[in-house]
Amino acid sequence: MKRRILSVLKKNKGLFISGESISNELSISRTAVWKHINTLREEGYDIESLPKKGYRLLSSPDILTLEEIEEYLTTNFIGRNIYYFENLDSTNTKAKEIALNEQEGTIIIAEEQTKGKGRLGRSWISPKKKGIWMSIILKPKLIPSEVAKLTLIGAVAVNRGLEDMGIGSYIKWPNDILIDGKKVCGILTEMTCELNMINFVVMGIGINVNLDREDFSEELRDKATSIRLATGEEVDRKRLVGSILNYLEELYIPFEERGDISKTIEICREKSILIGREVKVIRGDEELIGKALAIDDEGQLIVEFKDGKIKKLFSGEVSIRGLEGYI
Ligand code: BTX
Repeated sequence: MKRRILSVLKKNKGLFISGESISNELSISRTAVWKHINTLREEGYDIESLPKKGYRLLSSPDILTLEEIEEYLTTNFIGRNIYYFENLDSTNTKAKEIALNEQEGTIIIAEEQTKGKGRLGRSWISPKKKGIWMSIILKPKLIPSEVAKLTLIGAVAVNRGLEDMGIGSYIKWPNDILIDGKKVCGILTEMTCELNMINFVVMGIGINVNLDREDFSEELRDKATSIRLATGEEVDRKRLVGSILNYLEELYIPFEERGDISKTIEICREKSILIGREVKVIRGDEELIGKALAIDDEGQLIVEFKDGKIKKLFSGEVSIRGLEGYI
């Protein structure tokens, strides 16, 4: 009910609407309206109330709930069900716990993660309200080996979403987004499958939106950045989430339905930070130096190694030769 009251207030944003009209529209008592309004105020909604005039929504809090994001969504199913948490260990962990019983496109968002996860057991810094820490549950009818391509779809969706906000970024194949050569977003795609059938995929996306320098450890300051640090601008997190989810669905549907990933690959190539550069490829204990030549139609990175051998990488760990070593 609280949600429905909020939606009435949002429809009339900036205008007064009487308690009586709300109570008639939603068939609840005026006392109930008043109670829900108070709960909304506790959540940070600035709602003015004046005798004889009623209620007026002045502003909404900076929170990533469905009610706040949905006005930016044009999707059919991605993001139409959002579980919102102030605090979680990891949105990927939570998403994996509930994924089997949830519809495709369901999202877990937390304002803060205490055990945010990167790849290979690494950790991901996720301070409160400063980023977008979210996981999307997908249930594609694909064979497990195709799942690596979903990470590329996620990376392109983030790149496009940033672009919509006037922010240029590059894709570091396969799962990072960089601004000014520093990591601003990482993607962790996990799946559960049986034999050759995927039960579900969880795509975790972490974006550093308004982090300050002090939010990163000494060691990370040269390698990581936030949108605010890079552009000097405060970004509207809700709009950015909406935009990313819209692109995600747009790119996901043709891939899931017909295996068509051409648009994603085109943008991965166009926005690749790796192509043409000297890279270090890390595979277990082995580190090999080579040159990134291209991304093929299957989303694999083609690398020419120092010994002249050309190989296609399906997924993996690649760092770029920077001014001082590899980043
Ligand atoms: P990755 O393994 O490629 O990157 C992890 C590495 O990046 C860390 O070892 C550290 O060096 C660096 N790092 C840690 N935190 C940050 C940060 N905030 N910004 C930039 N660099 C950082 C990348 O893994 C995948 C990250 C996915 C994060 C999302 S958040 C929502 C979802 N839930 C969850 O637990 N993980 C995903």
